[in-house]
Parts: sequence; C-alpha cells; structure tokens
Amino acid sequence: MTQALTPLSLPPVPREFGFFVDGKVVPAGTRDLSERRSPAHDVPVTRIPKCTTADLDTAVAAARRAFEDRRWSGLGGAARGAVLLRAAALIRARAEEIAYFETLENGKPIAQARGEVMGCADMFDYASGLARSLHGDSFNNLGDGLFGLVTREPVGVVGLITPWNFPFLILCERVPYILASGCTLVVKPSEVTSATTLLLAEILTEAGLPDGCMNVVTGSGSSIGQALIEHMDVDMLSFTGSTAVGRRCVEAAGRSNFKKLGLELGGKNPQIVFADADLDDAADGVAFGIAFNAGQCCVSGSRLIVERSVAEAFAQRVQAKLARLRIGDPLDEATQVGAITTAAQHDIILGYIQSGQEEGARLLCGGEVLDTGEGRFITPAVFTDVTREMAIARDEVFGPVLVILPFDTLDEAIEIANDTVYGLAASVWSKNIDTALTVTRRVRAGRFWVNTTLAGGPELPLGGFRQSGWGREAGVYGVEEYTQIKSVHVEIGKRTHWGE
Ligand code: TXE
Repeated sequence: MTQALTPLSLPPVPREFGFFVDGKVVPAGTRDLSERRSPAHDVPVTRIPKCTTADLDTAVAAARRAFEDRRWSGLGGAARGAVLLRAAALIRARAEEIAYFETLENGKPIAQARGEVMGCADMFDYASGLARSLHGDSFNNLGDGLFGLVTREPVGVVGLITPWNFPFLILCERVPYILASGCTLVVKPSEVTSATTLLLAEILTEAGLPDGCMNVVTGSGSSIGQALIEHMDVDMLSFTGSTAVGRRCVEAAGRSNFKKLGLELGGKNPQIVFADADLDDAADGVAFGIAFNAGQCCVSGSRLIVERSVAEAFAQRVQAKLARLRIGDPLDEATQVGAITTAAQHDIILGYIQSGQEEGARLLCGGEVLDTGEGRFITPAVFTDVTREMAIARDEVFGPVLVILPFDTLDEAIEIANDTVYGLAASVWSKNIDTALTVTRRVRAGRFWVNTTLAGGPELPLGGFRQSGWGREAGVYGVEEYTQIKSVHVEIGKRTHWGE
C-alpha cells in the first residue's frame, strides 16, 4: 500500500512519549526525560522517559502475569496469528508516522525508512502463519506399548534489547516471532531511538494483543539494560548490539538465572569479487553494501576482497558509484545516504579514518565530514594499500569505511575472508558456479549472498557464526528459538511393573 506523500518538515516541538506497561502508555510523570536531537538537523525531535529499575520490575511482573495466566500462550495459533495480521495492517496504515520518527531519531533517508517499515509489516504477516504452523514431532516406532511426543512450549518472559541502527526493523525481525511462539516480552530499545518501539506497543494493543504481553521500558543501557540482563524473572534475552555488551549478557546470565540467550553482535563482512564477475553489478553491490545506512549495519560489506588482476580497475568503478550517491537531508525524498546516528559513532568513524592513514593505508576517496551547517555526515571512505593487521581491516568500524584486500587464488580469497573473529555475513561475486559455491561453503558466515548483497526477508533466518553471536532470528528457526522442547512418553495399555 502506498500513501500520498506530503513534503516533510521538522516537528515544531519535540514529541513527548510515555513508556508502555500492561497495555497502557505510562506518562513520564516525575521521571527525567532524555531529549533526542535529530542527527541530521540538530533540533530536538522527541522526549523519552528515563525509566527506573522499579519501572522495569513492574514491566517484568506484567509480562510474567500475562504469561502465567495463559491469556496469550493459551490461545490457539490461529487467534495469535490473527492479532499479528491485524498488527501488519496497522503498521501499513501508520507507515508514514513510523518512518518519520525513524528518520528524525536515526538520521536515515525517509524513502529507506518507509521501505523498512513495509518490510516490517511483512514480518508480521509471515509470523502470523508461523503461529499456526508451529508444531513438534511424534514417534510411532517405539513398540506397541509406548508412544512418543515432542512438543514445543514458549520459553516464557523474553527481554529484548535493540540498537539504534535499524530501530524498527531489528525490533520487527524479533517481536512477531516471539509473540507467535506464545512468549510475552519486555523491550528496552536504544536510548537514542526509542520512539518507534513505543509506537509498535500501541499498535499491538490496538490489534488486540492482550495487556501485559508487550511492555517497553526506556532508558540507558548501563542502568535499565543492565538491570534487564540481570533480571531473575526473565527467562530469555535477545540482544542485538556491540560485542562488548554481548559479553556482558553472557556474564549476567551466568550470574543470575542462566536465562537463555540469543545474541546478534558485530561483523566485519567480506565482499569477495572474482575477475569473472559482472563487475558493474559487483561495483554497484559493493558501493551499496558499504554506504547503505551510512555503513551503520552489522552486515555491511566492509572488506572488499578482490582478485588482483582487476583490483585497481574495480576500485575505480566503486569510487565512481560512491561519487554519485546523494548524501544529505534525510527528509529529502531523493536522499540515499543520511546522517551518522550518534556523536560517539561519528567520532569512532573519524578515528578509524585517521588511524588507517597513520598505519600507512592510502585513502582513495571520501572520509570527509560534509559541511551542511548542521548534523553529522561522512562521505564513504575507500582505503587501498591495506594490510590485514591494520585496525581498519580487523575492527567493526560501523560506518562508511571500505578496505580493499587483493587476492591471487581462490584459496587465498577464502583464507582472507575467514581471517576475522566475526562470522555474520558475506557476499561472493562470480559467474562461475563452482567458484561461487565453493566460497559459499568454505567462508564462515551466517548469511550469504551470491551476486548480490544485503538482500533479506521474513523467510530466511539471521544470525552469526563465531563472535557474531548465538542463535537465529526470523524464518521458522526464529520462532523455534523462543520455544523449548518437551519429550512426552505415553504408555499404551497396561504398564509392565518393576520386578515382575
Ligand atoms: O552499542 P551498545 P552502542 C557496535 C558498533 C558500535 C558499537 C557501540 O561497532 O560502534 O557497537 O554502539 C544497550 N546492559 N554496534 O554503544 O552499547 C543499549 O542501550 C544491557 C553493532 O550503541 O551495544 C542499546 O539498547 N544493555 C550493532 C543496545 O544495548 C546495554 C548495533 C546496543 O548498544 C548495556 C549497534 C548494558 N550494560 C552497535 N549497555 C550490530 N552489530 O548490529 C548498552 N546496552
């Protein structure tokens, strides 16, 4: 469904949000508010309450009550699916409002934000079917006296912590699947991009989700986030963010109640380009892979591993594609690359661009701060003469910084691609099916693209190998992740007594 577009302007005053517990918006009251300024315009756009740990306890208690009295998990899958379908329709109906706040808080282009919101509605559509099809297994081969069943049950109360790069998309890659499984949840969105999570809570209530099934507490990672990961009454935690905080989640689970964990962490993802690829397609994909969302993607293709015979010419093609990008005001319909979301991230990116040059890499293009008079924008940087030891080649920069590493043989390409602690995503570009499939098999990554990049949808799962995380979100696997398995042994006829 498309909506009539009106020219977008900044809000005259920041919109104040409450947090969300037990089916109701809770106004900030006497709590402090954090004011979010648009990273592209540097004006205040939202005000969000800083919840207390007592607020978190109230939210977890509401989710616990809603889980234990079976008001959600006790419904049939069809009834749960119907709520998710209604939510999908309401997301589409409010797409313009959601995209607007996503752009204001995050700085991403409005056209991109709209596309993401529509993709999110599709996640709810898909998950509604999963609520109905989720099932276990049976064993009818245990002899005449015994029948075996394997059933799936929702894990319980889920804590969900999300980052600022795709606030609504990452949320919707998880929430409909969590709800399809029958779990209830408490979400802690990033403190800089909380608005659209609060809108989703309203939408789900309007769609008929029973009170207490989706709660949202807002505030900082170090206070509310830390309290959530340590909470004794949260059965599972799904965390997306930095590797450092992912480690804290593992430690906190060990210190508290051994809650089950799903983690989606960093990436340093290879784009492997062979000389026999369609080089124009590949250059387009590589430019998109590093500049999309201003490079602030866990799945950004930040390492270009390219066959030496074409490396120089290919770098020029990528440079030409990047030079044509329209970077700037994210409220402009034509903008392709928006702002850097946080001041801290802006400093991190510029720090890497400087350290790359200090370590001896050559800055081929970009890496400049755009002088727009307001806001934070960096032009995509491409580095050559890079060695694998350099920080720009090893660390997740989380910004528009591409490093080029040439290779001579297929084995060397695979070896370079695997020379990272991460394993989130990878792309291979080749017209030779043997080459493409060999690379796909041997490079360690949870998501793979062949002759494309950053493609996705609700059916295919997300998640990483190695230090990129644990577990999978989305797809059938995504809903199963929020279930636990029970084995049921059923005696048929009279039991054989012990000792007889
Ligand atoms: O992430 P954090 P930040 C990477 C990226 C970036 C770096 C820092 O490299 O430069 O992380 O970004 C919450 N207990 N990625 O600081 O801190 C926080 O409030 C519990 C990659 O923003 O990990 C937010 O909701 N929660 C990544 C969420 O964790 C805590 C996406 C993510 O914030 C917490 C984002 C704590 N102690 C950043 N501290 C990806 N791979 O997608 C923070 N949080």
